[in-house]
Amino acid sequence: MNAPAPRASLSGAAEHYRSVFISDTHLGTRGCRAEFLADFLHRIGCERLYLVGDIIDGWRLRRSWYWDATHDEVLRLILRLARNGTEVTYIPGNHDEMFRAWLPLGLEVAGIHLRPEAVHETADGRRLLVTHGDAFDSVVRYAKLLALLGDWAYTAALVANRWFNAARRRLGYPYWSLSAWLKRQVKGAVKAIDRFESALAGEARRRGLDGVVCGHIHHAEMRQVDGVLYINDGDWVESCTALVEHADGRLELIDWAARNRLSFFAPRRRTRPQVAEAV
Ligand SMILES: [Mn+2]
Repeated sequence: MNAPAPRASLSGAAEHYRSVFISDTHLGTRGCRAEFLADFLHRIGCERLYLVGDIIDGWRLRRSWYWDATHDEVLRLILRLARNGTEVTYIPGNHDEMFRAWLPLGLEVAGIHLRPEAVHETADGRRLLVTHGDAFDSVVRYAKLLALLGDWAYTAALVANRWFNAARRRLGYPYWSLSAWLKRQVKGAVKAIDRFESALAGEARRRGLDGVVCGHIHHAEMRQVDGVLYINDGDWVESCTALVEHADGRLELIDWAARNRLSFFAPRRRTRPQVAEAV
């Protein structure tokens, strides 16, 4: 397979990390920010890459399937990392659970190791459970909703609420507060995320580990939960986040879109930066 053609990077040279963790990329759906992900993978090097579930969206595969050149490029870049010596571990999630059927075989394809979960040891000796997190779904009901409701979505909802109630008034219906309803939902969502975080931290503690790295709820986070380090590496749909480990074991959450001032309103199909500027 040919290496992807070189393309202009937005800034600077490749950054090298000891380990990189990404999840919830949902390749195969329109929601996947494949162009940002390809840009990220293009500009990093790492000794270990953990794919922490929901990488390829198999649920959607059965219904509507979306794939374009940027999705191809993401796969090519992952394979290229594996070929160049990065130890790639693929831990399936609930959207790519079709791969779970292969787990008993201890499958390794093109240098990518398929595992149900992993224990990662950082350079400074901390041991972290790496798992997608959907096994703890029973404690989460509203988590997805919070992820959907970013600040801007909430603001937009308030505007929509004014129009909505203006229409209701004209039709003779009483006022109904969308914003109050959303607030109640978000409160529920915050509680659900708390439960998810406690459940995962609890699992790490039970196993005598120092922390956990997971994904699933599309909500990047790094904090101590009951004496255990809880890290969620986020997603590449609603945000573009990754967890990186520096050479000395320091862990950092990276918001790739914010760091590179990438606009979520940019065209979905990738245009090279120089082309985008010319348009
Ligand atoms: Mn998931």
